[in-house]
Parts: sequence; structure tokens; C-alpha cells
Amino acid sequence: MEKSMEKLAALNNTRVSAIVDEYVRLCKPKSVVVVDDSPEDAQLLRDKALETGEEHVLPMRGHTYHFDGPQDQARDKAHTKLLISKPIDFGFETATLDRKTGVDEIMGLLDGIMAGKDMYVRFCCLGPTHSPFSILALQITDSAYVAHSEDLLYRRGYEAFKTAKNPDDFFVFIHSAGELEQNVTKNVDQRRIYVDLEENRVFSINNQYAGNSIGLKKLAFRLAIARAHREGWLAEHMFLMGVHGKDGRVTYFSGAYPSACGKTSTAMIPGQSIVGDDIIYARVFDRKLRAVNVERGIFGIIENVNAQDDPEIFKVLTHEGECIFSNVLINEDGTPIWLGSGLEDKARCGKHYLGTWTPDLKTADGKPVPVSHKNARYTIGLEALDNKDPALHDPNGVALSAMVYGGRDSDTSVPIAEALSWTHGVLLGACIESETTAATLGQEGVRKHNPYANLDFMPLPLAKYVADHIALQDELDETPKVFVTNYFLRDANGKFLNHKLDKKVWMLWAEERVHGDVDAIDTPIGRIPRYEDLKRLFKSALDKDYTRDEYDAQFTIRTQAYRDKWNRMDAIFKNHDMPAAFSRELQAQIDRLAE
Ligand code: OXD
Ligand code: MN
Repeated sequence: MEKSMEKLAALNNTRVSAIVDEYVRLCKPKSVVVVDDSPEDAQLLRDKALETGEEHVLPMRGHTYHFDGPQDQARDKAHTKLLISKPIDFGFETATLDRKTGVDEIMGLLDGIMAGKDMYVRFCCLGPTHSPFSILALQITDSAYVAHSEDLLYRRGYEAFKTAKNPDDFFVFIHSAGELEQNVTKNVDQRRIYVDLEENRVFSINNQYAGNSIGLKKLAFRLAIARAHREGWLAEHMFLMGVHGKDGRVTYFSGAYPSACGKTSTAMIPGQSIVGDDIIYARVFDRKLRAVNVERGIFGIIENVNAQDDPEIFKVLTHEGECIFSNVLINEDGTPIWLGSGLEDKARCGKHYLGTWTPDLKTADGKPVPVSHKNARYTIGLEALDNKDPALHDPNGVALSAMVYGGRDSDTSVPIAEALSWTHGVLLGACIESETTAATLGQEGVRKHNPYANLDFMPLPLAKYVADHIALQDELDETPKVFVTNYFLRDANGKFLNHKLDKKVWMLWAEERVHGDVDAIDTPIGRIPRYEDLKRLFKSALDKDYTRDEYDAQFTIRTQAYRDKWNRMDAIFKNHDMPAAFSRELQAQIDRLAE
């Protein structure tokens, strides 16, 4: 405790000290652990997570596992609310709450919430340290699992706090897992996640699932989008990757896909290099758009990570090194097993987020209980990956040449198309539709409009966000090329038209388009690849003979389905006060299809 107080004092930051003091008084922990950037403190968090029982060791060195409760397996959209002082017309449905009511309620719930527990105070940097992109963050939590996960996922920022130019400028995250019963949150009915945009702080209580508990992830992201809007830059739900073209050429792409729709697996395409898989900040320098990964690790969906489809991640998950598994089966021999791992037939009996698992365990309605939750996860540092990009920690980021938007769309969109212009790309991003997945609580497989794959995180009216994207073109010598992908197209019998690895070809084609190496076919919905280019790329990238029939099935434009889609979009957007350039682009899209 004394050492912790020394570390706090050494920061010489009155705002930090006041905040820590306020929440110590309110939450009443048994002790306070202030974490600095040292390897000793990182080890302390690992040890604490084991000591508290939030994590358990596995036989493989560096591997641990954690379980979230059965009701805490995904992001809780309904209880994640923006605190606002006066009503705002967001232009879409979002959970909000009167700010004063929300703050009063949360302060009441926080009273004594950490009794008998340690409070961890840790300092992180969103984005690389010493970078014009980055934002400092103060995290207070009573979960060693959360603090440990953040160590894998974010850059340590204690020293950065010491040298901050503006010491009052940081985001604040207050988290408590609340009362635990067998190491999982007991009072899930009192789960609250309140985003206080006015104070740049977030409260998250009575939860453990990292998408709810790790303030620095999607909660910080909401604060960052609002700030980016105020300051004239972008915070996006996007991967960042180097696409490797001919003669050693590396071209940086970012891409937004709703959760569980192929974002991480795109960033992990074999032969390419990953900068990040989830959130970027992008800014204009010298009339060029540059971007950084806000994070330094992956909190990824583990389902279908296997030796064939995702060899790089699979290697990390099956070798020594730091890794936290969550909500997978821990087989009796200590091997983690998950859906689509290729290891399922080894599952005998073991520990599961629902208790003891055996192959004949059934759900209440008599169905076999799968070995893992569909949203089971792994947490690793990007440093562990062989395909990490050398610019991972570059404080100046990478130059962004292309942006990709993708959705889970079984019946309409072609596998890849290029936008006709920057504003057409802005329109396509605003009109992503995607079938819902297990990454959020609620029904799966329902088609939902999800602009920029960002709907769940949008802290401002959509019209303003769109206006920022359109305006970007005036600041740039050259706008990034925009592409839309769909990995989930099916035929009339419901069969997928593509293999998972085909996305490699789409990205390599897009890379060639960025450099003007290949022509494309102009269509009303955008530019699509020529058969001969894809045939060449399927052969060289995947050693596959791509047939004309496959091409026709995948790239024939489903005119009626597209018209239905754009009519749906028209119905949505005509009720919004959208920027004129956007409305013109939408009308032009509808007219082209009608023609
Ligand atoms: C994530 C999500 O975990 O978007 O990245 O749900
Ligand atoms: Mn995400």
C-alpha cells in the first residue's frame, strides 16, 4: 500500500490523485494497488488474477483461463447507455439516460462495491506512446483479470502520464465486477455500463465479459469517436493491415466489419501483416491520412480458429507464451478446446462456463451443450504473432491507402466491389447491413443496418459522423480507395459461395486496384473484378483453378435484392437530416439500379 501511494505521488498529477481518492472513499476496497510500467507489476497482476481465482493456470507455460457467468458472455447493448444532459436526435436507436440520473444511480451502486477486494489503479496509453495520435487512460478496477487483460491489450502508460504535456487530459474508467460467487459476477441484474461523454469517463459495474468490463476497448472507443468529431480526426472500428503485393510492395488497408464478421481473420490473411484487428485512430498529416492501432493485442473470437483457417493465431494458442482463454472447455487433461478448433473429438469431460461438461450434457431444451460458447475468446499480445507488421508501434502510424467495409450478408452483396468515388464509399460504409452474431446478447441471424460497423458505439448523430467522413476529402491530396466485401454470400440452396480463404484473393485484387495495375468492370453498385484477374490471383495466391461458373455465381449482380436493399436504406435515411452530398449519392445509387 505504501509503495502504491509512492507511485501515485511520483506522478505528481493532482487530477489523478483526486480521482483515485474519490473512488477509494466510495468503493471502499480493502487495499489499493497502483500499477506502473515495470515487468514486476505486470507479473503482480498475473499472480493476483490467479490468487483471486478469476484466472487459473493451464499446463502450457503462460496460458491461463477465465470464465464469465452464463449471462455475461457478450456485450450488453441494452445496459450500455450514453449519459446525456439534454435530448439528442441520434438518427438511430441508442440507449441513453439523463446524465444526472445515471451518475446518481451509479454512485449509489458503487458505494462499498469493492469491499474486501483490492482496487487496481493502472495507467495505459491508447495508441503508441510518444505519438500525436494517442490518448492517455486511467483505469480503476477491482478485477485482476481485467487489469491483466489490459496489460496484454494496451500499451502501458504510467511513464507517459509523468511526461504528459497536458496532465489533466485523460480518459477515466471505473470498473467493478461486483460481488462474485464462484468467481463470477453475482448481481448481473445490476449490470450498468454508463458512458459519460461530458466528463470523458465510463462506469462499468457487475460484469466481467471483457467487451463490457475492459474500459479501454469499446467504452473508450465511444469517448474517442466523440473527441475525434470535436477535433477533426477519425476513430474507427477497423482492422489495420499491410497487404503485400508484387515486388515487396506493402500497402496499408483498414477495414470495418461488425463483430464476428471476419475482421480479425482478414487482418490475419496468410502472407500479409497485421497492425491491429479492432480499433484505429486516423489523422491527416501533410494532406495524407495516417492511422495507428489503438491496441497492442487481440481479444478475439476463438470459434473456428484452427490450424487450417488461422494458422498464425492457432500457433500462439497452442504454444508457450502469454494467453488468456475465456469460456472454452478445459478438458480433463488441461487442454483448451473450442468450437471449430479441430480438437473437439478429444473433448471428454472438463470445466466449462456452465459447470462440469461431459459429451452428454444437454441444454434445458434437450440439445447437446457445445464445447464452448460461440463468443468464447482468447486474449493475446500482437507481439506473439509471426505476422505482426514492423510498424505496429510506429508513433507516426502508417499511410492509409484503402478502406474496406464488410458485412454478413447471405443474399445480396457481391464478394468484393470498389466504390465509384470517396462519397460513394462513405455511402457504402453508412449502409452496411449485417446479420447479428453471438458477439452481442440477443437473437442471432437478424439482418440489421450497422453503419460503419459502428452503430453499437456511436456517441453522436449519424449525420455528423457522415459529414466528417465526406469532409475528409478536402483535406487529402488523395482519398483512400474504398471497397466493400461480403464473405457470406450463399446460393439459392443456402450454400456458401466462397471458401474462407478466398478473402486473400479479394484483398490482393484490391491492392492491385490501389496501384492501378488492373482494370475493373463498372456496374451500378460499384466496380467489380474481371474474371481473368481473379483467375490469375486464385491460381497464384491459393493454387486454385477458379472457374467462370464460380465467378458468375458470385459476381452476377442480384439486381432485385440490391434494389430492395437500397429501398430499405432510402426508407431509413429519408427520415434523417443527412448532408446534401450524402443524399445525392444515395439517390444516384437508387437511380443507377433502376436504370
Ligand atoms: C469486439 C467486438 O470484441 O466488437 O471487438 O465485440
Ligand atoms: Mn470489435
